[in-house]
Amino acid sequence: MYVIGERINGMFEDVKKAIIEKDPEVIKDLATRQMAAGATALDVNVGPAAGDAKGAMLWLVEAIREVSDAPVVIDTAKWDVMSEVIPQVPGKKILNSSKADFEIASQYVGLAAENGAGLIGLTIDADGVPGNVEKRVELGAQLITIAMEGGIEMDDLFIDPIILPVNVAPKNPGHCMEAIAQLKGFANPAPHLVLGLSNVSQRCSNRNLINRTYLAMCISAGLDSAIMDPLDTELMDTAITAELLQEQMIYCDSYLQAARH
Ligand code: THG
Repeated sequence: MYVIGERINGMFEDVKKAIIEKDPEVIKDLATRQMAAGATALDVNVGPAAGDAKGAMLWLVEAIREVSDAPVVIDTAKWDVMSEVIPQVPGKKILNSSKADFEIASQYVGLAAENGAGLIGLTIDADGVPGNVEKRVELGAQLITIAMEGGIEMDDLFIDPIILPVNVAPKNPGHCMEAIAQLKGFANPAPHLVLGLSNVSQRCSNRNLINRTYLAMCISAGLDSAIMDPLDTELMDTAITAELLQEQMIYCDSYLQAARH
């Protein structure tokens, strides 16, 4: 499982405070703990409040790089932030994210290719989040084609069918699973399939239970990556166990520990 740690996000109070107070220790600690818990890469999002989004993003990356060489997943919806920050990020990086419209996706694929970076592409276009499976699959296929044309390896491409909170969009979790299953079969080798897992339970009760149940269901559909909280031990254990039961590893009594490296 390609686990992208979600915790370095200005949406969380501790990170927001660290950005404002320029306290790198909080960020270094979150990076270290997420990696120790089994994360493969680290999402970096300045959150809605940051005034100087470019400066804040580079400051977060700099703090992470003091303790980790892991791929950093630059999470911003703003093209000016993405295009200015990406060339300045040392080490492995992934753009998060592009929409699927032809012109927009071509621009992001170009930026990723020029910088040897990976790319997360959302199955969303100018019309918004699709209300059905077919449109999601169509937009996912379009992202795969544009990335292939632009020279992005499938191992560097992550397709995100976009999960919404289950309390407001009850059909969405099922649609995402079906889109994952179909898109997994579209290219050989296939791109990664990713979700921002915690979205599914926002403003719901039993959040952790919803997150880990849905993660197991999506892994069974073909999901191989998630932006999620690796510090949630039960969530990590669920991901590892779902992969065991799909024969992605051989059972041994200490498989939970073995899978964490
Ligand atoms: N797809 C892609 N990128 C994404 C998302 C996605 N990046 C952002 C987000 N969605 C994934 N990351 C998070 C991080 C935190 C939460 C949800 C998704 C979250 N935060 C608490 C909340 O809103 O209740 C914050 C409050 C707190 O605990 O302090 O749930 O879908 N490509």
